[in-house]
Amino acid sequence: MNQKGLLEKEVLALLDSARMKDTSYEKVLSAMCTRPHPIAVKAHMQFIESNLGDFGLFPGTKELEEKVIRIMGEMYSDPNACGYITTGGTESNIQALRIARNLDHRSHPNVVVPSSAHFSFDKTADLLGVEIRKARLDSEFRVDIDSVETLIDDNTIALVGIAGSTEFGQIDPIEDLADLALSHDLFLHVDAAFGGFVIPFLDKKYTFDFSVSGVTSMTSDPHKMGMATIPAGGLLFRQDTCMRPLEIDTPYLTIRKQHSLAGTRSGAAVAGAYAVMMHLGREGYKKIVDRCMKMTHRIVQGANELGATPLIDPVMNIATLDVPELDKIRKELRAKGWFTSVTREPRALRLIIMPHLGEETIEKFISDLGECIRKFQ
Ligand code: 0PR
Repeated sequence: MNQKGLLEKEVLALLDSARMKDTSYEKVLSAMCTRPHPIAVKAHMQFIESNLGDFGLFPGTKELEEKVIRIMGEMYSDPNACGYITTGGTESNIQALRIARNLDHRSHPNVVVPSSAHFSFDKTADLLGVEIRKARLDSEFRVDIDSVETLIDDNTIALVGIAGSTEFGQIDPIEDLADLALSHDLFLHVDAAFGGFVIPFLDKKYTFDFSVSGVTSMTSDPHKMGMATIPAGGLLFRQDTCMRPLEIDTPYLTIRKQHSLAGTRSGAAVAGAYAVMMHLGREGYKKIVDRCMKMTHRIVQGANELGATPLIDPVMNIATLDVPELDKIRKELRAKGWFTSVTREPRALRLIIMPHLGEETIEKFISDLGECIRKFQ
């Protein structure tokens, strides 16, 4: 640190030059986050000093958090669900499985997850000392229920289903997983970190939430398709499953107990999430999802015409395309300014069609993809 501080304008110039190096979202087809809605940004700034780690000082923000959980509970068929706003999907997944582990007292616990599960479950395994068993996927990249069943044994404490998988945007058969969970008396966590703000607004209806009686907990992130500011993840538990197994005594705070993983935590992101949910309402989110799905179908149609076939018909706003010379094409696309990503198994071009994209950008992408494909034919 400098001995003497800089003038504000000098600091702002330093910030500007750092910001210039950041990517603006225009040509990003690899991100699961997007530009937050302007009202979320306003709310975030209004609550910038609020700390929900000591919410006795911030009862107004705490009320907003309770309202957000209620809104999300209603979205997921349990208006009385409990939970809190986490730092994101990773914290939510860790905390859900921490509850499962704390409720159970097996010495070598294991959790069965689909092999499509996000890497946050590997972090969870390491932190909690829980073995993660990965179940096979079917030909459409949903978890194979027989494979899940064969992995369950006396030390299994929980099952995980994904509603909107990171790589394919696929939805696991949550009802079948719930049947297994109920018959083996297991905790079932649904990771809808990405899908939580997409699936309820799709034309096709999927059953993936607390309407399924075996579902114990859910992750759904306002800071992904919820258009909220970072860090806003959502962790919800069915009404009758409380968060008591996470509670810690907090002797020197204005509150007596805390259940979050983070101590000091952002009230600003909670206010942002509340503001955008109140402002958009179901209609607003439906419009956003409709628009993203329209662009996704257009990309798939355009790619098909170029001979790049999708691995599955997109379920949500993620397209996975089988392109020849994948690495070369991605490099070429990168040279044209595009950020893309890949799936692991099978390897394919993975495109996430987020709200920051527009129809013109999609047309430009299809035409650039065509040029790249032709170059390596
Ligand atoms: N569960 C699922 C299904 C996810 O897709 C993700 C994140 C998580 C959990 C973890 O969420 P947090 O990152 O909020 O802890 N999936 C993306 C990933 O890590 C997130 C992402 C966001 C990727 C922005 C790129 C990006 O630019 O791959």
